[in-house]
Amino acid sequence: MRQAKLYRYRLPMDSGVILRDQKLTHRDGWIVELSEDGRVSLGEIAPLPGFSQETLEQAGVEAQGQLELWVNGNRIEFEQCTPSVAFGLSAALMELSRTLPQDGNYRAAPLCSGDPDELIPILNNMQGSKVAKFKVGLYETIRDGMLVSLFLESIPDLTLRLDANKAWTLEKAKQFAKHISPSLRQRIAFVEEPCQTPGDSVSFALDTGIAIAWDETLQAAIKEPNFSVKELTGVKALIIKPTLIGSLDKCIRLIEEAKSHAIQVVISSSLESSVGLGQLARFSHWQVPAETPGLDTMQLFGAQLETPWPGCLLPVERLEDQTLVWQSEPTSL
Ligand code: OSB
Ligand code: MG
Repeated sequence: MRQAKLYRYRLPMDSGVILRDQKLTHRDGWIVELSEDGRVSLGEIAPLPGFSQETLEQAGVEAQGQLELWVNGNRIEFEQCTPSVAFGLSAALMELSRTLPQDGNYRAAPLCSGDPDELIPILNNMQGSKVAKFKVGLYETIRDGMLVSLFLESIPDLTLRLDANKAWTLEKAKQFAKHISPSLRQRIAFVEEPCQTPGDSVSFALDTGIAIAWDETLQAAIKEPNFSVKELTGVKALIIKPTLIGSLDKCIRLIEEAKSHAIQVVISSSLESSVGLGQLARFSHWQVPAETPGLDTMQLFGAQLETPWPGCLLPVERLEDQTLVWQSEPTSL
């Protein structure tokens, strides 16, 4: 027997500078709950305002339509789903079939979005390879350059990931690089999206020797029919945010293709609740075990949902206290 439920959740959050123009004070999304033969699984569908093309309402209607197909014994048509719906439904199905392993990589790269001083004790307590992520391009290049140099100089085993979210012109990006001495540049794992155009970002990498990664550029490119990773040359890493890319199978195909071109992959958050974030930690551990994922976004929330993130002290809200919007009739399948 198959059954499906669709819950709508709302959790308090302060997205801070992570979303730049679009500060969120709460996070809204859908949780699907699938049941079959006494097993139950969850999946999260949470379009990210300002990033996803589908709205929350559209995603809910679409999810319900696909769930109706599924309870009646049909396949879910991931190719016809918007990315957030494909991600949530595929994660719930992989959970149900126990394809998604339990072990997760919860050692997310600490994300510094406010006071850099807060990062020092976190980094000092970090076990294993030390990697952190900074947002850059919000202030003057000299401030960013000094901050990055200061951290790299004072913590010799630290590697930094930087994210400019396309904030810089090529000129500005090169100015930033001037403030980082060449001997420190190799410890910048990459700068995500330094420039407004991909061409300028590639020029920046060639001119400065600082590696770059695609995030927004990948999200745009993958929407094209016949997309191939081959088109995304000149980068060290791809940032994969499944909520913005699509089903976990599609992400796996992308990871395989990236690997075949010796491109590193980092699984990253689109500000999912602890339900989706935990599945991303498990997906990352399964598919890219050697890579620290970009999942340090629980700290932006005021509460977790149903499945706690290991070590997180935020209160855990129950799924049953969220709004049950729709449920299927039990079927004999
Ligand atoms: O700019 O990469 C971004 C989260 C939501 C939307 C956009 C971004 C992010 C993150 C996630 O930065 C955290 C990470 O990648 O480490
Ligand atoms: Mg990014």
